[in-house]
Amino acid sequence: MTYRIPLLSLLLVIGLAGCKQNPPTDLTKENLIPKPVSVTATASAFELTKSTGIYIEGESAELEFIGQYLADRLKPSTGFDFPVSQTKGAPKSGNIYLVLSGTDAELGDEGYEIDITEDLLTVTANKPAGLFWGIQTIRQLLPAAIEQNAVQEGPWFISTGTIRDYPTYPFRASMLDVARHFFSVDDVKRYIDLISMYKMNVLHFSLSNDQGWRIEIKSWPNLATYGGSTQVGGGKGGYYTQEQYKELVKYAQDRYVTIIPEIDMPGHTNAALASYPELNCNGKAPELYTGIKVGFSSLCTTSEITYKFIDDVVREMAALTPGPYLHIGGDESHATKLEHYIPFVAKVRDIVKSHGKQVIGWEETAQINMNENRPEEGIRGDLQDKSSAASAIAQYWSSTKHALEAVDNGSKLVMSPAKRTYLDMQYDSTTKLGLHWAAYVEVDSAYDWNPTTLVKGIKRENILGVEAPLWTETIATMDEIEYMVFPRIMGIAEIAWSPEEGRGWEEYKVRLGNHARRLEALKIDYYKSKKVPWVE
Ligand code: NGO
Repeated sequence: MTYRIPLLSLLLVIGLAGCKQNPPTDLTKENLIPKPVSVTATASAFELTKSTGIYIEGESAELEFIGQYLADRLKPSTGFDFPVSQTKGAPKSGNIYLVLSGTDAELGDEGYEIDITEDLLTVTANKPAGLFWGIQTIRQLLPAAIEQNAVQEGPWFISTGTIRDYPTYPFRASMLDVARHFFSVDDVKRYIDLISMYKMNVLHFSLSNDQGWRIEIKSWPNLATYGGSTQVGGGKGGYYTQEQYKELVKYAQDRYVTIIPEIDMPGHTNAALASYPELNCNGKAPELYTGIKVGFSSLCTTSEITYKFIDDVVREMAALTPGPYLHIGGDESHATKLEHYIPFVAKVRDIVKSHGKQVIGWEETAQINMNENRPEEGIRGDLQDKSSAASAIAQYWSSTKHALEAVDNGSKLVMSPAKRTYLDMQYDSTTKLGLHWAAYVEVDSAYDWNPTTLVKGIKRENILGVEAPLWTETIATMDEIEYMVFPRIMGIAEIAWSPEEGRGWEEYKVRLGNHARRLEALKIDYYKSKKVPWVE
């Protein structure tokens, strides 16, 4: 067998011997997060130059948008133009080529293949989402300086070879709590940009809580204008108008991220209760609340007006939500008796379904066993048939008992174990922000677990996906968000995307350490854990 050294490699070695940066030529050595399914290297390099263009196969506004998104990522640091054009068949040498093929079943709806030769960088996928995730990989194949906002020196090489990649779980989420502290539209957009960089495809948007109601509801206007007028610690709070909310939904859609709005009920509702006295069983509105206690508020589950209110809110939220899910909260309803809570949740599920959406609720909503049956009081003990609960998705966060009830009901689970995935947990006892009621969650602890082995009785087929929630009782600025979220979210994103086999902290921490310069270029204010060998 003869071994042919590719011509470009030879020229690169000779031509660049004096330069400060040799081109990388081993694609398998790249420190990708999440780790792709397979990588093979062909020992050469492709170079982005000022004449590189982005070619999309055929006529498609969506592909053009994706091409432009890639161009916009690459332009500021390279200073090159990256014109986006349509083509029929592969473009000439030196270009990027984005193709939908629709024939590679293994790649599914979100997978992609990247083929890099000296001549061409081709991304192929069945669906546009796959191309988008492939582009996130391309960003990481380029030098960290690609993420800078001003022109950098280059050169811009990518090693040659093939990457084939597709997700383990279809639901890869982070939750942002904008109720405890309000965050601007621009902050939320940055959050969407940051999570989608690691191929997360769901933003669970926690829009209401005791301390604030953050979305305009036209049929109940005080919710936002009064209920949204403060936040933890006082201050002016805020809310999104429906127009602003639509802008966020569109921004997320353009990044293949689905927004799941959460309106928490029947507990965590002080802001709503303060806005409308009729939602309280005693007809009296409480004061607005700016502390951080939980479990003290409840909608009046036995009054008609409560369900009218929920129907109105759900109708307006469903109309704002192109995605399939609405989250009804349901956590920590300690101020609601269980015999009221269970039928309440069943009724709310029906309301959500009647507006065409699928229900997600925190793990408590999986409870269906109630030894009461007093129909005259609206208390039904006939819910044990499980059919209502089974259609809902349950979100595991703390009680394995409730999570196993969900499994028993036949529900799918989103895995957000607080001890591993809660991004508001402090890293260690010296962390200034955050809480630690569940655990201190160091970067290794957030990474070193498997959804399929964490809880006995929860198996792969029970799991829809993985979510990392960021609660914001102690977090008030974007910098603070970034410090708590990074780098833990990268590990959770890998758990959700990459195959379980072959994952391990010792190997991961080296890859993560190599992201220091990239995070810095992105101006992400991350926590520099001592457990990670950062390469700066
Ligand atoms: C709990 C609680 C939230 C808190 C969070 C703080 C759930 C599902 N409900 O998680 O209201 O903000 O802990 O870590």
